[in-house]
Amino acid sequence: MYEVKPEKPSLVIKNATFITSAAREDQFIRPTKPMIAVCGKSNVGKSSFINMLANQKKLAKTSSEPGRTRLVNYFDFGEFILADLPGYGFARVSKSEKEKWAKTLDAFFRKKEDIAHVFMLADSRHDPTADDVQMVQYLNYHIIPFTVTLTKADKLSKMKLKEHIRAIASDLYLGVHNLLATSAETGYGKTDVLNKIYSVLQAQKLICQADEELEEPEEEQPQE
Ligand SMILES: Nc1nc2c(ncn2[C@@H]2O[C@H](COP(=O)(O)OP(=O)(O)OP(=O)(O)O)[C@@H](O)[C@H]2O)c(=O)[nH]1
Ligand SMILES: [Mg+2]
Repeated sequence: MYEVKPEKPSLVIKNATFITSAAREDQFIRPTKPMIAVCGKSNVGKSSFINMLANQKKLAKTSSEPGRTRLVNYFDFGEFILADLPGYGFARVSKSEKEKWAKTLDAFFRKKEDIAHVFMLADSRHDPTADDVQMVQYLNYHIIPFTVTLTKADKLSKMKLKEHIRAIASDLYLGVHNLLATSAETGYGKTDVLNKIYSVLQAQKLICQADEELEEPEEEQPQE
């Protein structure tokens, strides 16, 4: 077997910084560049995923205690904004708190014109939860572009990972090519994610150009 050299990503993240946190809709920022959101159940690895992309260990706070990120945390990644969303499906919180999180998430996704893409994270080791299935249905229903991204791939053998990708894709009614697998521990899949972001940013640029062209005043027609 010949060795496949790891590909260089088309996007390089140089210096990602924290912008702000929002607890409520009125604190959401109005992004001035494309915004990419990261969502997924509590403890799936959202903050670790963001740190992997940023090449930093502590940009987004990680915790082995689920339900840690209760706010929308915004980060400046240079060419785009990244939003770390509160995790859903955490059993050990009160009903009223769950409702509050659901409201925050719903309010966030309702401003869909602000969202260029969503990375919906799911655990590569387990079947998707009912919440994961609901999240995919929600994104599909609201026509918000997303990529299901499996986390913690380092915990599975290559064979098992392949098997799980197939099973999870099928449970979520997606093709296997709509899924990416990653590991924040080893950096596996990071290039695929950066390449996906690059193509999202390229597409956004084309949309902006087209919008600008449409806004240009029409040339005056000569009077007959
Ligand atoms: N082995 C392994 N562990 C991971 C990986 N990603 C995250 N973890 C661990 O999983 C736990 C949760 O990670 P977080 O990044 O805090 O998860 P989160 O989704 O941000 O959690 P909440 O903010 O609480 O919803 C931590 O103990 C991480 O070290 C991974 O790719 N591989
Ligand atoms: Mg988190």
